[in-house]
Amino acid sequence: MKYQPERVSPQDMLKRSHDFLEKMKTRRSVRQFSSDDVPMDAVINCIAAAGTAPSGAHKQPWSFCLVTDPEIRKRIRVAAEAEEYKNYNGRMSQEWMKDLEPFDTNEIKPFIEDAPGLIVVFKHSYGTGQSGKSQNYYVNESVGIAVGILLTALHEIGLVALTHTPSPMKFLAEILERPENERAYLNIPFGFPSDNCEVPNLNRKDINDIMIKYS
Ligand code: IYR
Repeated sequence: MKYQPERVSPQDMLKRSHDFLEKMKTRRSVRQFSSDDVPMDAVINCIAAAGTAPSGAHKQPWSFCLVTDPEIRKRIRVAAEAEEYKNYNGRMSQEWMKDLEPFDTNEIKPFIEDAPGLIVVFKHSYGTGQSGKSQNYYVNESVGIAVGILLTALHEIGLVALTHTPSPMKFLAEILERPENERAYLNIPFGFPSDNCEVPNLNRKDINDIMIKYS
């Protein structure tokens, strides 16, 4: 099938890339959410955008659980906090705990209930169909790219999010009753920031520290 996307002029490319970069620089991971409702149809469009990601052999090995039910979110919070309690009280190394100090994190995870919703992302370790198990390829890479698009889309519509990594995450598949081939990948609370929301004062690496040119 023929494919001819718009050809952008070099000047427009520079302008668009600059504008996009400036916009992306304002994205931050947020841990304090307002409970204000968000337009869920807009969030669903962001999930659909994530579903446009490239994937190994186009297997699209992902599911996005959009969880707004307060009872389910409460169960997720209780289970996440039980695991995190063990992480913060012995499972994480001293170096890890020290690295997390600027983020002021601990085992208490109010954002799971405060945010108006969660997108719990699952990767499909293998496919399931009428003919039984099938292979998926580059599953972590594929789902990682999809999540990148999801976070970009949420930022684009003015929402904030957190890539929450409760560990281990098995409880998410149990609570959300996912099939055996699905493994929890990330929990993404989203919404608006609370009025008193704060984020750490972080620096991003300079372009010359992340890019190595071979010309
Ligand atoms: N999963 C824990 C710990 C944690 C780990 C990293 I790496 C972070 O960037 C942030 C937190 C938690 O969610 O608190």
